[in-house]
Order: sequence, then C-alpha cells, then structure tokens
Amino acid sequence: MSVDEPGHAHSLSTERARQLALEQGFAEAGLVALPYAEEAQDATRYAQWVQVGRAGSMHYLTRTAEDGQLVRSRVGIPFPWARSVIVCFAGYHCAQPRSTDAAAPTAGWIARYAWSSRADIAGARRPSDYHKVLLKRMRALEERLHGELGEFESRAYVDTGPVVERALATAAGLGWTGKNTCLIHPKLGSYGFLAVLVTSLEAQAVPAQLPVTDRCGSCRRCLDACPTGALIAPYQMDATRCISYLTIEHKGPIAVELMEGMGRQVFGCDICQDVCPWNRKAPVSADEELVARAELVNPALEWLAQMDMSTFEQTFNGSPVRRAGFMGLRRNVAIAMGNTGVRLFARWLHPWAEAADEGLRTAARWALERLDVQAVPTENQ
Ligand code: B12
Ligand code: SF4
Ligand code: SF4
Repeated sequence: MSVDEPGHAHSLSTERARQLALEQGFAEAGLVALPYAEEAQDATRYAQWVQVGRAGSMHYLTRTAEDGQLVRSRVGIPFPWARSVIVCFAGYHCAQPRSTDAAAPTAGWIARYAWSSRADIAGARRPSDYHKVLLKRMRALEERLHGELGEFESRAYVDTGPVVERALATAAGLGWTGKNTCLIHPKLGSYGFLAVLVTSLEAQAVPAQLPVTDRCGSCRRCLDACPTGALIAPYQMDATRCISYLTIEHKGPIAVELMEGMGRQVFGCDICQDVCPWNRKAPVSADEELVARAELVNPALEWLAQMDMSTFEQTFNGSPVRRAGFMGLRRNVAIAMGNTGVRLFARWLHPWAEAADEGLRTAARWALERLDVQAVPTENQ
C-alpha cells in the first residue's frame, strides 16, 4: 500500500506508520494527528506539575519559550511545523524476578530497563542502552518514510526530545496513564520504552483510534507500595521523592528522611510497576537488542562496592547505569547497605564516611548509624 494516496500528498495513515514501525522491531505503534483532543488538558497538567516544583533539578523539563510557555507542554511549541507524531513501544519485560520478590539480604536492585545487552559481531554480549538501540530504529523508520514521500520535516527521539512521550502515547491509543503515571498497554503492560517521530506529515483522515480506557479501577497497589511516598495521589508523582530520580538524576547528597524508603534500590526503581497486575499477564519481550544481563539482576552489593572507576566503566560503558556516575552509584550502594541490617558492610562504609564526595559521605554516615555501628569520628563531628 502506498503512503501517499491521491488527494493526500505528504500524508500518512496509522496503518502504514504502524506497519513500518513493526518492521523496525517495535512491538506496537500508533499515530497522533496534531493538535490532538486532550492536548490542552495535558498542557495544563504539565504546567501545574512544573509549577509546584515536581521536576526537582531536572531543569530541562522546565525550559520556557520566548513567550513564556513551557517548551514541552505542546509539541507545536518546539516544532511549529509538526502535524503528526508516530509513537512506538518496545517491550523490555523478561522472565527474571521482580524487585518485590524475595532476594538475598545482601543484594541490591538495578531497574529492569537498565539490564539490557545485545550480541556484538563476534557474538559476545555487550551492554546496550535503549536510547541508542531504539533511536537507530527510529532513524531507519524516518529514512523509509523519506524514501516513500520525499521531503518533509521530521525529528526522531527516544526519551531525550522536548516532548511528553507518555501523553503522546496515550493520544496514539497505545495505552492508558496508570495511577503510577506509567503508560500501560492493555496486553504488553508497562515495561516498555517509548520512541517518537515528530513529522510535518498530515495524518490521514482515517477513523481515529479509540482511546484505551483507564483500567486501574479501584486498584491502588502502586500507591500503597511506593516506599518514599512519591505517588502523592493517583496519577500524580512528586519526582523529587521518586527513587528513580534520587538514584539516577539527583547529584549530591540525598535527603536523609528518604534514605530508609530507598531500600535496596541502587539504580532506578521498579516497585510501582512490579506490583501492577497489568504486568503479571504481560508477555516476555523477544527483543534481541534488549536481553537481560544476568549479573545485573539482584546484584551483590559487595560486587558493586568493590568496583573502582575502571571496573565501573568496563561494566557499565554503553549501559544506562553509567548515567548515575561512579560516585552516584557508590552513594546509592551505601544507602542500600544501610538498609540491609548486615553489619559486615561497615568495612566499606567506614572509609566512605570520610569521602570527599558529600553525597557519598552523607550516605555512608547515615548507613553506619542505621547499622548501629559507630562512625569513625572526624574533625567535623
Ligand atoms: C522526567 C522523567 C522521569 C522522572 C519523572 C517521572 C514522572 N512521572 O514524571 C523520573 C526520573 C522520576 C522518571 C522515572 C521513571 N521513568 Co522516566 N521519564 C522522564 C521523561 C524524560 C519526562 C517525563 C515527564 O515529562 N514528566 C512530567 C509529567 C507531568 O509527565 P508524565 O508523567 O509523562 O504525565 C503526562 C501524562 O501521563 C498525562 N497525565 C498526567 N497526569 C494525568 C492524570 C490523568 C488522570 C490522566 C488520564 C493523564 C495524566 O499528562 C502528563 C502531562 O502531559 C520521559 C521521557 C519523555 N520525554 O517523555 C521518561 C519516561 C516517562 N520514563 C520512563 C521510564 C521507563 C521510567 C522508569 C520506569 C525508570 C525506572 N525503572 O526507574 C521510572 C518510572 C517512574 C514512574 N512511576 O513514572 C519511560 C516510561 C515508559 C512507560 N511505559 O510509561 C519514558 C517515557 C522514557 C522512554 N522513552 O521510554 N522518569
Ligand atoms: S518508581 Fe519507585 S519511588 Fe518512584 S513512584 Fe514508583 S515505587 Fe515510588
Ligand atoms: S498498580 Fe493498580 S492502580 Fe497502579 S497502575 Fe497498576 S492497575 Fe493502576
């Protein structure tokens, strides 16, 4: 079927967009015609979220255009030429345990999305990062469309573009916004990445896809399970309390009152998705470029603690975990150690309690106190 049907020069149908996305290896895809019906409501929600300080130090979320509007609140602000967005979903669910399953008391937790690997030319497993893996697919999709339709404006993004991907995914009919704020696909669940291609193509006037209705019902498992109270109300997150933000995005010392709730999470957090019933039935993803690395599932805290800068680089080069940084990961490990009740960890925590890095020092001192082991006194104490 041709994309460019008579009377629809430079236009695109949902079916064709979806077909091309699936050919690139995505599990699902949809098309949004701009402006979409809920755009004003989403823009208001976004502005309110930013206004009350929920974005913390993620300043890229609060950037404004010359007229004062938040750049991300509507696709048309950064991209005045945009007429449609192709939204793609790539699953990363796997058979490995959940963060909420029983585990060794000395094990930490790295979020599922960061476990990924792919085979290199020699067949060896190398860490992979969904940003790179999926951007390559989006660029191939973009190229196919340009081959078929010629000149038009387009921008492909995975996570880092100035758009609210979950709002677009909902508008594309890929799922609903759960009370945990994740995009939940009715069959694939929420363990999925989103990728977008913003285009100047008119979306063809096919009957609009039906929005997926909210299927959370009376459930509130995610709200009850969130250990730091980041889900302040259904569908509302205070990112500054979210373990994912604290362990990945936030640099420096973490507020002491949040440390206990962080439990054993050393990079990201899966709790509000691991308790979600819609992820119980979700199929395991067969994506060859997003295969779980066994060593990152329930990693021993001691293994992470003994890493020096060079082993950190070797282990996490090409992996999303690198974003936390060497000191950031070590800080998170210190907090997780404090939450284990395993006093033997004091041998790592004592030297860290004297570290020059304030984030690590604060975390290690708190952990020692929590393990009820006396911290080595310093001139500051
Ligand atoms: C900043 C950010 C974070 C922040 C803040 C998260 C947040 N809830 O806002 C932190 C660091 C905490 C974070 C954590 C995670 N993130 Co993140 N993150 C982003 C990023 C870059 C921007 C999100 C954003 O704009 N937030 C602002 C709020 C207001 O937007 P929103 O939550 O998306 O809400 C919109 C809609 O949901 C809707 N909406 C809001 N309220 C309501 C209420 C109702 C009733 C309804 C119907 C709709 C609705 O309108 C909002 C505004 O338009 C996106 C990528 C992107 N460019 O969009 C990835 C993204 C959202 N993250 C992703 C992932 C995978 C994660 C983690 C699972 C990682 C992990 N395991 O640690 C956790 C999940 C935590 C959670 N429960 O959301 C995926 C989500 C995939 C999915 N299936 O939902 C994305 C899309 C990245 C990607 N390309 O795949 N993330
Ligand atoms: S990712 Fe963790 S900390 Fe963040 S909202 Fe979900 S359960 Fe709470
Ligand atoms: S745990 Fe329950 S309330 Fe939370 S997102 Fe899943 S279905 Fe919705």
